[in-house]
Amino acid sequence: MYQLFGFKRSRSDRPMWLLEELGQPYEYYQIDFSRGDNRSDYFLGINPAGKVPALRHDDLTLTESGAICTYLADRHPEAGLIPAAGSPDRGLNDQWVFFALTELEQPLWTAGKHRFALPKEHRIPEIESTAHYEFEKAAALLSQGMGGREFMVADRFTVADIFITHTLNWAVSFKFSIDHPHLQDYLERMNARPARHKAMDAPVLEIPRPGERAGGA
Ligand SMILES: N[C@@H](CCC(=O)N[C@@H](CS)C(=O)NCC(=O)O)C(=O)O
Repeated sequence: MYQLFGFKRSRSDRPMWLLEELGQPYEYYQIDFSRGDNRSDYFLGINPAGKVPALRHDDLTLTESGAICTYLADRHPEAGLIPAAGSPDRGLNDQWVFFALTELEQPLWTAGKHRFALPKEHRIPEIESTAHYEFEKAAALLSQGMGGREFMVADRFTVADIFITHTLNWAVSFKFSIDHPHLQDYLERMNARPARHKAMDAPVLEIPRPGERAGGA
């Protein structure tokens, strides 16, 4: 059984959505930041960075949303959510996953760090306009790369669509403009997928807290 550690409306929505698309059973443990779960000894033993998502499967613990989703999709090739390793379509899938992680999400994360995540003395509010400038360039490239196609790669839904959709939703929630041809329509189509809604409504388990008896995790 896969065990996913995450916090809803964070990067952990990516592997959760994928697990629902794959139709694989999993346990979802909520790492509640407001309760300090991410700094607990229990969770730091799983991911010393204190970040979500993290995945446990048998003896393996994986962090990094890109690695987790690639691992999961590769393990279930029959679901057709990731092209075969070494194929041209796999190259394109990986290109868009890396684009989401390194080009599209970075300006958003820069804004997030300087809006609320960094200690106050390290925040530079003026960086916000640079983040918008950089995001705008990435969004224009994405729109151009997407063209009028229904999905990012070939003619089917892949892991790349999860990363691009999740990151565009993040942009919308941060009030970054995605006013480019194709992007709004694409987002509406992807957001309507039933597996995404199932992931958002998935039941949540709690990690053991100090003084509580350890559960199944
Ligand atoms: N590169 C990592 C980033 C993980 C990350 O920064 N997750 C955020 C939530 S979206 C987090 O756990 N932040 C808590 C912290 O920075 O202490 C990934 O894609 O999985």
